[in-house]
Formats: sequence, structure tokens, C-alpha cells
Amino acid sequence: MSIPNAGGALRLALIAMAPAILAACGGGGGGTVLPPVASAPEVSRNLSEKCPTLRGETLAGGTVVIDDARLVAAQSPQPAYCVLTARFTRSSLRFEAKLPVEGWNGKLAFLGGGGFDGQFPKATDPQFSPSIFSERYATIGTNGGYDYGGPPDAGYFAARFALDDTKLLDFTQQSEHRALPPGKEAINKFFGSAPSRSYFEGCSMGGHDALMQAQRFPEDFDGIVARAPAGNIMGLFVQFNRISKQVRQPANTLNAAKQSLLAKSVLAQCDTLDGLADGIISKPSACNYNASALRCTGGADTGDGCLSDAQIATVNTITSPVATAHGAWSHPGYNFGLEDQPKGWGEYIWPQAALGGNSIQGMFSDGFVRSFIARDAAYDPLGWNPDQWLPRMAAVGELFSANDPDLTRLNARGAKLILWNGTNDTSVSARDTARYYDSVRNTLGAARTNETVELFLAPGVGHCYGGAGPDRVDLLQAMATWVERGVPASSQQLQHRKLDAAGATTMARPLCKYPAYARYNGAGDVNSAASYQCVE
Ligand SMILES: [Ca+2]
Repeated sequence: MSIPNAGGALRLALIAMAPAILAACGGGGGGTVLPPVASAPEVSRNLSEKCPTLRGETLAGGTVVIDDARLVAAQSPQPAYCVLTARFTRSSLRFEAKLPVEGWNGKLAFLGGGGFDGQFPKATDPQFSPSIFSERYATIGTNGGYDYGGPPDAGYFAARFALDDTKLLDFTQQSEHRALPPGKEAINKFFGSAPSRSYFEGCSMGGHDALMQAQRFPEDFDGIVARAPAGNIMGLFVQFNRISKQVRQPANTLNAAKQSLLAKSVLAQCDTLDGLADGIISKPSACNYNASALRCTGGADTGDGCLSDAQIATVNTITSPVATAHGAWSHPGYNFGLEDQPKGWGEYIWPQAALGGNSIQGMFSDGFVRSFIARDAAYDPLGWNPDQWLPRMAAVGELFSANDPDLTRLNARGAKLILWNGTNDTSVSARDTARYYDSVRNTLGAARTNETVELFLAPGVGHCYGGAGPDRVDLLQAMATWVERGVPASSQQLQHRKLDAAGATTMARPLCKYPAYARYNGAGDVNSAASYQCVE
């Protein structure tokens, strides 16, 4: 559900909530250095000259047209690309391909979108792996099946595209699957060979799309990186609606002072459960916090030093599970931690004046309820009861849900899946991603799961990136190593890193394969990964 670009009043709101969303440009370099040019200048010149000649060519038997192809000069960290855009003639699905004119590594990185899509993903956004550039992948990304012309405003969140069945089908499950064959065809036209390997990486809705590939189109990719994957999208929207209804009532919400009170109280109980008081709860599964410890005497709001019963109910709503009748759709709630931070509960949960008192969870779920479920722009999401819409929920879920734990087909062909989630993500809950991993393990068994899937939780990290904890790790490179050299990501001594504005590492922790977490040794530099062990 990440928000790629924002403008106007909403931009201001997002700046206040999550500076990293807008500080993304140039932030994804990770200190990596582009490799030396591998191809001869002669080849490069040929490709440069060839690039614009692709304009007007057709793909997929004439059903896809390349409507633009042009050279774009290198701009760090990006290499020089032939950038082409192509459109499907019978729908509004479009894709963009970026083809390195020098030193192509022979491989494809397909990029998943974010939020309600409507534009091409940008590999410079921090949720993507820096090896996309340093290893010179060709990339493809789609518009999700429709174009949204402009930054995410009220119209973007309204998601009216979902009233169109073709756009709905593309957005929910088909856009990448449909774009892959003509995308590979364009690569073949340009380079004279198809990609030797095809990988997929995406976060948030792009993580949902990653799981959609793993579950429904397991032949499409050799390796799939699913960051903060919103695969349980139906349960997620039920939970978004439930929480946003609660926090939108002014008496229920927590002002800044009460958010800080709660955050301090949570840390006092849960911070050192991982061996270190660092403001990061690295073992959230052991944090059984109860907000009633902060109850105002009598339960009414008597000031910033306590929480009223209504405010305690809000905390309980955010952190507790929800399920529709018969359990068809469910969600496990959110972890404690970063309750007073812009990249914690501030990012998706707390209401914002610039959003008319709504929250980002509410903005997204209002659009979902109105355009996907009720298909009525005047419908009041505050009155929505999903139990009264179960047939429609089932129909949309058949298209949209990417929560199937049966990865037998992915396992059978030897493809791999890496799951990753920040523990303080308030859009895609780390609990939900862990629950999905557990369900895969229950379905495939431990041995086949280990062959195919690994999950890494990033302590103190918010949605896709940012937060108190170290948030960067090149999972595309980890995936390529797993697929091509047979070394699982968990055996690659990977580290999460926090980077300063210049790209230097300021904090590092080992990646621990779930259910292990990084425990401090009790001695040594707290910012060095060597001072931590992965323990269960
Ligand atoms: Ca800690």
C-alpha cells in the first residue's frame, strides 16, 4: 500500500507523517558502486542506435504496441537505459521496460507496484534492491492496468478504476502476468536474447503481486521477493476499516502526548526482552503489553498522563485480531512499538488533519469499500459491516486474495520465495506475514518449505523501509544467489543496514530467518551486526 508520490495537501500530510516516502530519490543506492562496463563500446553504440527504432513496433501478435522508446542517460545510481513504454490495444494496461545499453547482466527484474497503482513503479524507491542498478538488470513494471494521472489525492484513494471489470482483473491479479510475455519479447528484440533468469520484487501491493505470482503463476518467475506483502488483502481491508472507524472518533484517538506516554510504557515492558534497551522491540512475539496499565482513574479522559477507556479500546482494536463470520477473512492486528513515530503508528493508523481527520488506513479502505465492494461512491464506509457483504467479499477475494499457502507448484519447479516485513509496519502487519509463512509450513511441511521459502522480519522497521531499526537489505541479490548458486538467503550472512543521507551504514543487524530474532550478545558495539546472534 505504499504511496509512490504525493502532492498538494496530502503531500504536506505525508511529509509530516513519513519523510522517507518523499526523500526516496537517491536513497536506494546503498553505497554500491556500478560495475565496470562489460560490453564493448561498439555494442553499446549499436544498442543506443537501435533503441528509438523500436518505437511503433508491435508485440504479442499485434496486441501490444511499443508507443515510445528513447535513450535516457545514466543518472546515478541508474545506468543508461533504453526506456520503452508499451500499451495493450484492447485494455488500458501499459508497461515500461528499462533496458541497460551497456553491460546487461542477461536477467530481468520485474518490479511490483504500490498502493492502488496507476503508474509505473520506480526502482529508485527505497523498497527496491540496489543491485537492480549495480548488476544491470533489465526491468519491467506495469501501471497495474490503468493510468492515474497525478499524485495520490482523493481521486486516487477513491479507486474508481475498480468499477471497470477489466481494470479490476488487471489490478488484482493479471497485470504483471499479462505484461511478462510481451516484455520478454521486447527484451529479445532489443538484445537478441531473452532473459536467462526472471525475478520479481515488490513491496506492499507489489508484495501482494509477488505472492500472486508465487501462488497462481508459479511458472512465470525463478525467484520472487515479497516485501511487506499484502497477500491477505481482504483481511487487511477489513482490519483497516475497523481501526479507521475507531480512530476517526475524536474521543477515541490519542494525541501526541498520549502516543508518547503509550510508547514509553510499551518500551519499559518490551524493549529489553531482546537483550538490549535500544528503543527497538526485536522480539515482538514476547511483548504481551496491556494498555489498561495506563487507565485514567474512573475511565474518563482526565489528561495527558493516562488513557481513557475509549482510548484503551483504540489500542486494543489496533493490536487485536478481527475475523468475518465463519472466519472467511481475518487479520491478526498490529505489533506494539513506535506508537508515537511517523514511520510507526503515525504512518497508517493515526488520523491526520490534512486528510480531513481520516487516516491512511481509512483512505485506502474507504476506496476499497466503495469501489471494490459496494460499487457505490456515496456508500458510507463508517457503516460498513463486512458480514453483510460476504458474497461480494467472496467474489472480490477470488480475484484479489493472494493468501493461498499451497506453494506446491512453486516448490515443484525449484523456484524460490523470500518474504520480508518490518515488525512495526502499520500497513502490512508482520504478524500477518508470519502467519502466512506458518500456514505454508503447515501445508508443505518443513523440508519443502525450507527448499522454497524464507521469511525475515526487520525489527523496528515501518512500511517497506524507514523506522527506528535498520531497514536496507539487497534481497534481489540474495535471491539471485539462492537461485543461481543454491545458497539460501539465510546462509549468506546478510545484514539489515541503516544508512545516513550519504549512504554510509550507521547501524547493522544480522538477518534472522523467522522465527529467530537478533539478540544482543550483552557486549560489543550495539551498531555492529557482530554483536548479535540469531536465536529462537
Ligand atoms: Ca530492544
